[in-house]
Amino acid sequence: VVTHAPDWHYLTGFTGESGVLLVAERGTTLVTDGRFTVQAKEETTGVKVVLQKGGLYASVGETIRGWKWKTAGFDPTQLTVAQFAALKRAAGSGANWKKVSGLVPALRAVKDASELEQMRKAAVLASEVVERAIGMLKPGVRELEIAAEVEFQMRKLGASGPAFQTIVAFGERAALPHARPTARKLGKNELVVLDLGAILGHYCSDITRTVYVGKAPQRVRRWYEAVLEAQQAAIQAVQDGAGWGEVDAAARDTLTRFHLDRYFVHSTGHGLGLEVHEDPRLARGQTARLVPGNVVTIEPGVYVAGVGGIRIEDDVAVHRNGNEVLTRAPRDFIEI
Ligand SMILES: [Mn+2]
Repeated sequence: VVTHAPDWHYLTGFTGESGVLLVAERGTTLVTDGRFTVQAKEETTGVKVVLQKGGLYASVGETIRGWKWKTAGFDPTQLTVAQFAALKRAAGSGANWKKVSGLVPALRAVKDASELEQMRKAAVLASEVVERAIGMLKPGVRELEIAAEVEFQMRKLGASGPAFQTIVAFGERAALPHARPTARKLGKNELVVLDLGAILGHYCSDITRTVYVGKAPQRVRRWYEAVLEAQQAAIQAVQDGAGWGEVDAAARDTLTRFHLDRYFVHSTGHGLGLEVHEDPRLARGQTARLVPGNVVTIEPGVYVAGVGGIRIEDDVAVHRNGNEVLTRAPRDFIEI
């Protein structure tokens, strides 16, 4: 019982907003509502499309009851308590519910050639947008204006929209890893963090650049140098067979050498695909290993509360021999 939209999208090609996919020995069935039945038939092959009657989860449960399923697997991370209750109630006592996490995400984590081609295009598009955004930075401009321009430029270049809410953070706000854009104006002698991603052909990209408006003090230059070195070490570690946690350690160990590790407050990266955050998770303690076809972000940072922050992020694909950086914007330290 596949309830997560990116999961059934991946398995069937159906891009509608609502539905549940039932994958069984007897065949594959998509239950959806009247807004999407025509679309579902157009977008899928070999999938039986069933119009839901009443609520989605009650309707799916009744289908399962009708088929006399004995065992139904579901991903407990992709269903609310209320949805699961409705499903169970309608399916009746004949079905046993088995929690199975990560089955479809594991398939999605390995991109085939056509997915990689799409992700390359999404990454190049985001790289172009970040360069245009850097070109618009001047004292007096507001974070919200830059964020609006970023999303406008993305769509002009063919993206269906941003992959997540664009981050534009000036000055001390750059110390917040996920700062939301505000009406704050850019001053002189301030750091600027731009973190944006585009969705192109359903696939996400994610890129961050940090620049300095004015003449950067020595300690800011040193932070930048450390983050760039940490990023290069982690990109180097993105190889077939490398542990997810080992890639994180490559970045973290570099920042430790610079005595900046305590300012690196998040993990090194995440998988990218139909969703902007998916497997693999490049974090401390993760023991799974990279395989060819994985696409991950590498985004170490340092964040000094009240002062500012620096993050550099690129998208990297794992190949059988080596890796491929999909994003294209220069990483040299830029002073405007
Ligand atoms: Mn990211």
